[in-house]
Amino acid sequence: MPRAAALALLLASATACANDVPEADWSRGLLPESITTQGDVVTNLWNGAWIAALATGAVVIALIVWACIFHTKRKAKAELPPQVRYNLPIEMLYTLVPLVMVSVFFFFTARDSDTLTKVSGNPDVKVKVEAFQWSWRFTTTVDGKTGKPVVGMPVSDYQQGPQLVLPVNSTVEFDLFTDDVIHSFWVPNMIFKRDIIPGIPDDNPGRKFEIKTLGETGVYAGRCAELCGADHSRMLFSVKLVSQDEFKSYIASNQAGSAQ
Ligand SMILES: [Cu+2]
Repeated sequence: MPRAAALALLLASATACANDVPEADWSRGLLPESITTQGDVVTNLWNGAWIAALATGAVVIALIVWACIFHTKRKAKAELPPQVRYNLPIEMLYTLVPLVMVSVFFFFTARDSDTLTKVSGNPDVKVKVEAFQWSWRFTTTVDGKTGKPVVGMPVSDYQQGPQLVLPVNSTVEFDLFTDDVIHSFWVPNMIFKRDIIPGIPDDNPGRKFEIKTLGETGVYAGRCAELCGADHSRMLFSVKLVSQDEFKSYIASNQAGSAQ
């Protein structure tokens, strides 16, 4: 009998797991799959930086191995090997190659961080994110109409946390606000997170960021990424990407009965 009870419990928990909000998949050792165009920009920068770093590493290791094999002092000799101090071409090479490498990294990083922080001012959806100890309040505005806020409380399961519903193939502007301590808004599948700092005025560009969602629907895990107190680890939420039609009916029901 206890065995049957245990089996029933196992089955019940297995079913519960099937409904869970999936955690971002880091299993390939790469970034999780991106759900925004901005996430793709970060992924490309990340992969490009790794390729450049690995190529640099390969060249450096090859040079070290070459020097070890072909320039080892085999016999005890009194004289020094040829010295390269004040060799202008080699000194120039030492200076110019790193300079070019750093400039290339700087160029791509600056270009992409520019793209990532750009806010158009006329997004399809605006979301006010209010972080508090220890959950989130999401208020969505579409076509100038603001819906009822979705408010959460500390939970140990994404499924029970507040859920932010967003449409696919749309631009979404986030406005991040808190009035207690520093939090950080993080949806791993957006490949982006930003700290939410108390006391930052409305018009500070650091409070806002914009994304363009891709076409894939689904539910994605989100969390606070800044240790913000006792229940920080329970500051979980989820983002649900739905079709544009589904989003319209969600918004219609969400706005029914709200003040505006
Ligand atoms: Cu927090």
